[in-house]
Amino acid sequence: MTKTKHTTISPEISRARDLGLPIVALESTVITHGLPIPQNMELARDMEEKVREQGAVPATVALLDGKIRVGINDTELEKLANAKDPVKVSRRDFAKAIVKKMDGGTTVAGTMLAAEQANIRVFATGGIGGVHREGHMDISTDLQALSDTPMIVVCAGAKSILDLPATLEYLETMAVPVVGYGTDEFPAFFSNKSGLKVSVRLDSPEEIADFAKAHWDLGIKSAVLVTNPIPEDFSLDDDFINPIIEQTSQDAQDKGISGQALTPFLLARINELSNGRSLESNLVLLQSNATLAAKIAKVMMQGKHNNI
Ligand code: PSU
Ligand code: MN
Repeated sequence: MTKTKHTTISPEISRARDLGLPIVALESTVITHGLPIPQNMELARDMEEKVREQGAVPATVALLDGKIRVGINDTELEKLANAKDPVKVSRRDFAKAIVKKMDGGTTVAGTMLAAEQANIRVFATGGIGGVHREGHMDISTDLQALSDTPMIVVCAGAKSILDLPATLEYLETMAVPVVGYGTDEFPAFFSNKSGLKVSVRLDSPEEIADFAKAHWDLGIKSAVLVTNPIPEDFSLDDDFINPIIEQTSQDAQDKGISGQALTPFLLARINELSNGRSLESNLVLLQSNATLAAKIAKVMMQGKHNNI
């Protein structure tokens, strides 16, 4: 087992690293704050399974008893999924969780920090945080992490609960390429459509690995954000989901919900108002992202890419 001061890398992940096997990091705020019990636990297992199906090794990142863990076993996953008052751990929150020996789910930004310490280059999530519509200056640390962590992050775009044009502008300012996997359009999480453009379209895991290599060969330290549209059959129509999103955003403002609590509130409320349809789509896209990330991780371990 490899240990740095606060981070413990599981025996399976240490071994995978030594053997040069492809590894995919997975976040855990989706488990602790993004999905209800018991779907959270089932989803976490399903994502790990999707990664393994492709011949890669999943590394779920989380905080347990104040330790940053890269790769957790099934018992630990269960503990996390049922934790009482887990913390949502973004970069700001690590030290608090460490000194208070807390359990917590790592956000995109939090997971990227731990995954980089473990030399993992590919990470799958659902949706990234971004610039919020409701709060003045509520900008997710995820965007900052994407700007300074060289990693391929696979997501389904970002929800239109966010200010998507502002989020894309921020990513451009921070030198983060936004790749559309098989699409020119930036996907909006539950829906394939946003009316906004990605910065580049790429059509295969090989192209994505080549692209990341070219990006990092330039000495640029930012991430490559890969947006994978939700499979067509599960893409929710704008006419259905947009009014729900508008209503949810209004509810948050009426209730004065802000800061870290905002994203979990919005997610739960959308699930309620859509009678669980958004949850079904959410689960499908998370698994689809895990599969694509594993395919990319495999290519990255081959031939010309294996020194990235
Ligand atoms: N968007 C989703 N589902 C999620 C999140 C975002 O559709 O579960 C989580 C991710 O972990 C993301 C975090 O990193 O919320 C962003 O939170 P904030 O906006 O507070 O930075
Ligand atoms: Mn925020």
